Amino acid sequence: MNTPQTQSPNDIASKTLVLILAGGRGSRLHEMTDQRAKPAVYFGGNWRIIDFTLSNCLNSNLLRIGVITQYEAHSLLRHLQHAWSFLPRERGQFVDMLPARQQMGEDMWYRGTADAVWQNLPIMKEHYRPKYVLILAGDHIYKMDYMKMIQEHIQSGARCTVGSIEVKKEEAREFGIMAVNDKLQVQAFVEKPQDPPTMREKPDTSMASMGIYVFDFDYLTHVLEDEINKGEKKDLDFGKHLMPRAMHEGVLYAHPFEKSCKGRTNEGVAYWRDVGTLDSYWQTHMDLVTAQPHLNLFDRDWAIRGLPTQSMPTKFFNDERGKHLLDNSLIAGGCLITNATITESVLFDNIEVKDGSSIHQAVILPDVQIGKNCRLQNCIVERKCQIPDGMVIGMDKEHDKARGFRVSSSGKVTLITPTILEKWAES
Ligand code: ADQ
Ligand code: ADP
Repeated sequence: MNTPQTQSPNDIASKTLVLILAGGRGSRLHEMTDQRAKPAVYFGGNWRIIDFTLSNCLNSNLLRIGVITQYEAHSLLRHLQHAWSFLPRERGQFVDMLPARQQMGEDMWYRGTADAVWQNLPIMKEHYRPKYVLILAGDHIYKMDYMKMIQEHIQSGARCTVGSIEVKKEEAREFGIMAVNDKLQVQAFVEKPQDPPTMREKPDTSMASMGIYVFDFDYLTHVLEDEINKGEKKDLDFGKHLMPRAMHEGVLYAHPFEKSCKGRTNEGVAYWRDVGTLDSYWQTHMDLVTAQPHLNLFDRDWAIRGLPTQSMPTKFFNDERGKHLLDNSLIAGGCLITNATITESVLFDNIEVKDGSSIHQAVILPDVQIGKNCRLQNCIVERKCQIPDGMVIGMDKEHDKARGFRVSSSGKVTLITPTILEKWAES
């Protein structure tokens, strides 16, 4: 059996293909994903969501990457071309784009996550010829050393290893849930159960799949071809079909995220977030602007890379009629801010805030103009919005709803987009 002693990280890296599943819509982000896939949604003042997964790959020295795209992929593909096309192919390093519908003779969309990988098998066999395949999701915020997970996969003798996190029982219905023995061999796996089983030693906690997997390529090929040949499952999916199968065959092991996490909360808990709803998108941003942020974006040893921009410096302009108040905020380049109050907020690049406006616990995407004397609170402002003078957003959610603004399911966060503003102006 191969062991990490006989295979150096460089050996492993050269035999590993990373596939990032980036085709999902992310419909619970509503208008934010009308024109872009969830992995392309802006995040953290400087990035798109997929930059976190891609940066984890780069920092783990895994530099052979395919990104599987489908839904509204244009914005994502433009971003990948601009920000992630720098790897030297002549050294066997690349970020390749694998859009649906490019395969000869199979004129169809990807119907499930495993179907998306199956449709790319011919390319993998012919061009990439990996020994290991690391399958990742393109829509989570976390920092992780994937090399450790692959090393553990090799050492355990697993044919498939699934990344695992602990979640509260009330949240566990959203996940694949598993039970393991003391060797971390998976004994039970059930996708999104109505009544989630809990951990033996922690009755309020379940062990959940992170939706990331290491496979031996020959095993992956075998199970995908076998499932497709049976022809029963049109929506072939990792969580629904492949994980239960690998578990029954006794070759599925769990890799706790704890072991390879590179970013923790102040309490020392491994930080992983699915920013799949307006509430969690907003809350994850708030985690970045607390006095002691939960995820360190300034860690140069595990840097998150995004689009290199050439924006101007940000200018805080005080015309002596008012004073700035700026606290606990992330503000990108190219902003022009006049006599404003900005607290616990994230401002992306190229934002103008005019005289006398105040912004609290807000996430403002690029290219936004905020007029004079506006009050913004508990809100997300989409790219290219022009907020008229005096507008108040997020202070009174019933008033927001009455004006046709999008309010999150918890009632805590308001979303404004150019289309929502247009409709409001017409009414
Ligand atoms: P879900 O959260 O439901 O469950 P899923 O919709 O399967 O995730 O999407 C996983 C990834 O694949 C996402 O990055 C998505 O963008 C992408 N994707 C979805 N459909 C696709 C398609 N047709 N083509 C290409 N890419 C596609 C999964 C697992 C659970 C696990 C959670 C953790 O099934 O077991 O607990 O992830 O978040
Ligand atoms: P994003 O903010 O996600 O980059 P935009 O809001 O700029 O996307 O635009 C939405 C859609 O409009 C994009 O997904 C793309 O289809 C199209 N688009 C925007 N800018 C350009 C451009 N410079 N060239 C081509 N298409 C563009």
